[in-house]
Amino acid sequence: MTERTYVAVDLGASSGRVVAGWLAGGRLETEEIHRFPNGPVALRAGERTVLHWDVLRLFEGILTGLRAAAREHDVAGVGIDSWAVDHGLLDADGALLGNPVHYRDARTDGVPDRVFEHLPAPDLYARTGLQVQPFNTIFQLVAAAGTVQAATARRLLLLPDLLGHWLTGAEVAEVTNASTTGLLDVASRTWSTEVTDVVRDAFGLDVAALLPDLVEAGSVVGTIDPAVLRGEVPLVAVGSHDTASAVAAVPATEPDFAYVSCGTWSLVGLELDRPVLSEASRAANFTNELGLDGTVRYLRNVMGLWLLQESIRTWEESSGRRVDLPDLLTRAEAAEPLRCVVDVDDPVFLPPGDMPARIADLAARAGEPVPQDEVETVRCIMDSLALAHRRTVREASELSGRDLSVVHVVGGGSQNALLCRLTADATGLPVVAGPAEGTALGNLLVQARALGDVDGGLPELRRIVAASCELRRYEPDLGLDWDAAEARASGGPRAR
Ligand code: ADP
Ligand code: LRH
Repeated sequence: MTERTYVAVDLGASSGRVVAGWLAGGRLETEEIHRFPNGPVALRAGERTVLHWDVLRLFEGILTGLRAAAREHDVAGVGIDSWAVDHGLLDADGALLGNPVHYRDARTDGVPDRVFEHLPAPDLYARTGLQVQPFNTIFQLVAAAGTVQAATARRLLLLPDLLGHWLTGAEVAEVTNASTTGLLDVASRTWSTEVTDVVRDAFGLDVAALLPDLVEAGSVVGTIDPAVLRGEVPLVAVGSHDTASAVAAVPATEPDFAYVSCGTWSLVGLELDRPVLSEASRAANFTNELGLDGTVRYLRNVMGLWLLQESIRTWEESSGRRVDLPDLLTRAEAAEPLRCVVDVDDPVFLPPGDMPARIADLAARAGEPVPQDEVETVRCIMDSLALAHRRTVREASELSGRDLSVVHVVGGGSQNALLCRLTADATGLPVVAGPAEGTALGNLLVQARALGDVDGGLPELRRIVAASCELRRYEPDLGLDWDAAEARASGGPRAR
């Protein structure tokens, strides 16, 4: 039995995990208590098939993890983070109105342009600082306007806040995640009445009435139901947007770093102390999400390892055999570099489906040699992702006027040596890889600080992370011709 153990609930799009952590000799020691799969579930709804999250199964996974943690540890606090933008709607009795819809569902197709007719994209960006992604909460709500659920809803809770509500009864919105909704004013860190008024007046949905009070990360929001954890265990609002927790745990020792939070998505950018709201930034579709301690996460979403996850799912489903990822990556490392590159940010890759076929189709249309097998497809994904990391790091640096000396790769993708090596070569900067579970570490450290076990700002949290894990360094030494590859890749940022 250890003392003052914190428990991080970290829900990723590919898996959920419950991680225990405690401080010992200036280091954070961790133990993965429970891991459970996650993914979209397609359900018929009238004429359409709608992608959902299985939120009750996720809640069950959390309960299993919390109870297992309490059997082994003296739990001092719990924090929850998950992917952004998605939410549950509650009725006047507090009951959940339907399973939360997955951000990859097609219901938001064409919705951003409908919103821009009433609130032009530059005006929305000036207020929220948010990149245009079809799945931003504002667009999901406009897509839902007029449905029975939207008409019946009395409360909207983002996913970590919804799960926290089921554990404590509290109804709040933690700010880092609220900043991904498109409803938050980036300057004042409060809900934007200008934006919610437009949604009400143009689409008949009184969003402001649904939104709970905001809390900053580090606040105690409630006490965990004693039927789950005995002993008045506080639920701490952490950076409940997984990317906020991941960036808080980037083990940087100098300020001039870029990061790639590399999992289902690659979130590529910089940490700033104020937003960049220029027209060039908007046109490049960079986002200003809110981070810990008043920081801004200035970044762009790159499609990420989703392409690999969905390719593996496609191959496994069609062949009935398990794909061995480390073996596949080793073989891809030996394949011809930069033979085929595609624009990984093409919207064709957003919905679930047969990624190898979509990659082949895009390559053929761009005049690139089409990958012939699994190894060539994986090599194409890795080369193309590295190219997108390069493009995004460079643009972030230019648009913010910040020079960079290193790229930190955190998240599950930090274990992908091929991708890290290619990212170093493509960006021309050393890559420091790890920790793989950065999000859970950021979650744990914010709890420890809120409850008095850590004293200091983000540099202190980062020092602890750096002292607590093994990091790998990759130098830009492959000598590949990324300029030529960039010229071949079909895309670039999607400006509005
Ligand atoms: P999310 O939080 O979005 O669910 P993670 O940060 O857990 O994502 O990262 C998941 C990804 O990490 C997987 O899709 C896989 O590509 C990569 N990954 C996990 N383990 C390994 C490994 N041992 N070697 C290489 N890549 C790995
Ligand atoms: C990563 C993430 C990302 C969002 C996306 C919806 O898990 O939170 O920051 O853009 O999911």
